[in-house]
Amino acid sequence: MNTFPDDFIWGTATSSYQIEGAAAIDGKGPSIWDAFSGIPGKTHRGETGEIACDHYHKFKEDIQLMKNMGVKAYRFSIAWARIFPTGKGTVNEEGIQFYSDLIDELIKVDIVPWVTLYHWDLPLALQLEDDGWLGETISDHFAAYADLCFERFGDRVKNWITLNEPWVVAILGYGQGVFAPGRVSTSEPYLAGHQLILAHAKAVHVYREKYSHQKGQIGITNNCDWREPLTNSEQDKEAAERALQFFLAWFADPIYKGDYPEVMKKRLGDRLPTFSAKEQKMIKGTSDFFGLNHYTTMYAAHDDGTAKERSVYGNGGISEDQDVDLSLDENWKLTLMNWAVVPWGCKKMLEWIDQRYDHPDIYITENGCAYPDELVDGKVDDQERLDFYKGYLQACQQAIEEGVKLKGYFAWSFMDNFEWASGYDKRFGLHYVDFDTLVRTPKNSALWLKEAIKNNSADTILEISDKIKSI
Ligand code: PNW
Repeated sequence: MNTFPDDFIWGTATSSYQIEGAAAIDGKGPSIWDAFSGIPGKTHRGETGEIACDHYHKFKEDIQLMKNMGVKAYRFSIAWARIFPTGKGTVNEEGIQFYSDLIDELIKVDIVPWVTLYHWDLPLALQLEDDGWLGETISDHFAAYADLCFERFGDRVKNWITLNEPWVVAILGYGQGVFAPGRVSTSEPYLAGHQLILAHAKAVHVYREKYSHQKGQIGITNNCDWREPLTNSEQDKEAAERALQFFLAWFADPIYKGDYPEVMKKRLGDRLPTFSAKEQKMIKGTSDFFGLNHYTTMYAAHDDGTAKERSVYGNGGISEDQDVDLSLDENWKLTLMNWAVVPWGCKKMLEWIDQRYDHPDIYITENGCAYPDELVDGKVDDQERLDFYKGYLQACQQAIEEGVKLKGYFAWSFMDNFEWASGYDKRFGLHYVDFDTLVRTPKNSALWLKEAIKNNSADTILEISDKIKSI
């Protein structure tokens, strides 16, 4: 059996708006996701995160389920509007108390908290008053919010992630308009991306300058899916590389190298804002680790202008800026999101990061899949998800063997939850949630992961008898 390094971090992940519920109680202010999901037609069946998994009231039970699985770490996010109901100014002590209790409960059972400061639920007041991520005041408000979190939780939290997936905020929130705040534009994504990078960097400076005595680490989580050249032609190889730079290097290059990739500057011209020399210096080096969310792979080919019909819906970004035509292999299995299951793409993605960013410590902060699970006789036989985790974790293990410094892996998600515009229809959980009763049930994939964690190996085989006994 191939094993992971002894100190490999096995975790699971969630985010505030997707699981907490309690959207308007104990002083929490509204977020852009409360507003967006309340607009008819924006989410599947008009669903919202108003109740979600009611984790706000059930967090102790949830932590016990994590403990049962043997996870070493739990990644969750703080709802900014629970701490600052209007994004700035007055602090809501009830919100502080909730996260403080959650953190204490985790520590009590030896699960290490990994805290994301921003997983998309911007206080609505900041959208209305400060123009959200387009405004030039937002980065300072974010830094002030981060400061308070470090002050109140930093004695116990030693692993911080500033932002989750700025690419999604920029492209899906400001380009395609399918996520809050629902803007449709070909220029705003690059403006929003710019403010997101500044906000991240300012928060990291606050942490390093005021809270170094807390001795924690801080970084950012970016998402990127692998782009494999469709053919061996130079044109297609360049197209795949260009696609990766528009996806990941957009955010990672400023942080690791001090500026946007040349190919973006050249192609976008005036639509890409510029950093001053002072800002470049401020941004460069602001991540102690490389956080990666990775879900799938697509082929990339050079688009000579005739590609439209073949293009795959989804995560190409603003494809006319890239001249990249994305496609799928017909032999690849698809998840319920229509995302292809390609474990070798994960390994190549890790190697690309390793090379481009000079061998950083990497944490996969999300990887997972949605399938149409069914609860039958108190069990969920999600063999496809089990196979997915096994395949991707084996690919991770191989990457480590080849020298990539992958230090940990967080499965998305701990439980079924509000999958944004897809509502409750797309189940990503290791635990099944009955959204009528809110009862949680570990799926077979959770039982497998428990054994894999115990063995520290993705080569783990789940015996039939293990599937039957409950954990
Ligand atoms: C991530 N894309 O979202 C988020 O961090 C999670 O909150 C979410 O539940 C999970 O992945 C599953 O969707 C993404 O279009 C949403 O490339 C969309 C994309 C990628 C990630």
